Amino acid sequence: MMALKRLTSSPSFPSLPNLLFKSLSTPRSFSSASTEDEKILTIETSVPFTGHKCDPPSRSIDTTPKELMGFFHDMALMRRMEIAADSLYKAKLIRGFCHLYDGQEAVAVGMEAAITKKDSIITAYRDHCIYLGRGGTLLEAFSELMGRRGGCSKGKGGSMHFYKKESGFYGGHGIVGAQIPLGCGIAFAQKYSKDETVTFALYGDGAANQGQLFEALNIAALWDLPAILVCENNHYGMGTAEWRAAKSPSYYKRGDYVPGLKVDGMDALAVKQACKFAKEHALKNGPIILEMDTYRYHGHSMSDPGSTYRTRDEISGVRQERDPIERIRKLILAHDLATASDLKDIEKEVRKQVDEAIAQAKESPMPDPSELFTNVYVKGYGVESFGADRKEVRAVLP
Ligand SMILES: Cc1ncc(C[n+]2csc(CCOP(=O)(O)OP(=O)(O)O)c2C)c(N)n1
Ligand SMILES: [Mg+2]
Repeated sequence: MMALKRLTSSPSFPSLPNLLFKSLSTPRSFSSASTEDEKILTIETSVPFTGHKCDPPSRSIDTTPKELMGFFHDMALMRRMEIAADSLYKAKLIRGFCHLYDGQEAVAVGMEAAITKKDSIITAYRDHCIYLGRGGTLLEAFSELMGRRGGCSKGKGGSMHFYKKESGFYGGHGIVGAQIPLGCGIAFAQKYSKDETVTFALYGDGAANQGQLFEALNIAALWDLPAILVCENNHYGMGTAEWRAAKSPSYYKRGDYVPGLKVDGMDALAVKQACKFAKEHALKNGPIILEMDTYRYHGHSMSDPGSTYRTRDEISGVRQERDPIERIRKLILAHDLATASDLKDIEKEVRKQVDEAIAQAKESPMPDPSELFTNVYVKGYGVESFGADRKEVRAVLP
């Protein structure tokens, strides 16, 4: 793991000497936090929650300066990582599929603020930032993206298959919706072992009409499994707008007999409140659906410019009105928790961390050809495999 210095101990933050905020790249430390950093601030969510078969939680949310600074830092880091991934893709250092998460960062950080690493998360292919939220490092992320041995899946998974099982992250799945029944299976194991943890199974609006979702939800509800189905509604499935694909795009209501909550997914505090509420609910009563109203700034994947099926005005309107990082920046400034220049310094430092991680990841070698089939097929059959010209790649399966 890369040793990265704590941003707040840097001399460039004279006004924040004791502010220990959560950082994705540095371990959390609570021992020397000042009472100022832990001071409770009560903030109202941008819009009320809307409930289906449940009383929604309060709009007033307790937070602290430390938490808000942590949100700012972590979302800035995620945003920068995705923008750098875009450049690496264009430079052909990342190949294959690549789906970016910029715009949706509040879902990843708000969810983490409500749960522990003993809880589980499973998602689709738009997984880079979820991985960082689970404690993955930039170095492992960029190494994986560039197919290097140092990656979190040893360079064999690429963009869509990030995993971190030791902190409850079960991937990274390319088949739309497939992670939903898998997530319910994890929730079954959690209930079976009575460990009082829950699983968050994330899926997009494009998966929300699939049959497997309803089949998994039926069993999860029947057996009161601690499964939280999180629909990240970014309003498009590839180039198809939700209104063209769904008779009822109120995804929080689509569980019928299963309660649901509609959440402003661009507001990290609202996401935190909703996930806390959902975890308590799921442990007592079984599944619940959270619909996160969010937006992706990039196209669906790197082959989609993202501007043929939606207008540039729509994208810039969301950036101006609802951007999750700008929302937290405004809150920090309004409560005098840091100055605008402190926040710019954090963004500069984040940029540096990303550049350093990329440089280091480039040093990591490609996986050995002998690794081509490990963790893919059952061992011991001695099957031989080769490339298209029967020479290029040759490996005997272990
Ligand atoms: C079963 C299946 N069908 C189709 C595809 C091709 N595909 C990949 S992503 C996608 C759209 C999914 O959109 P959504 O669920 O809204 O997620 P988002 O990309 O918006 O995060 C489709 C149709 C696939 N990967 N798997
Ligand atoms: Mg979508």
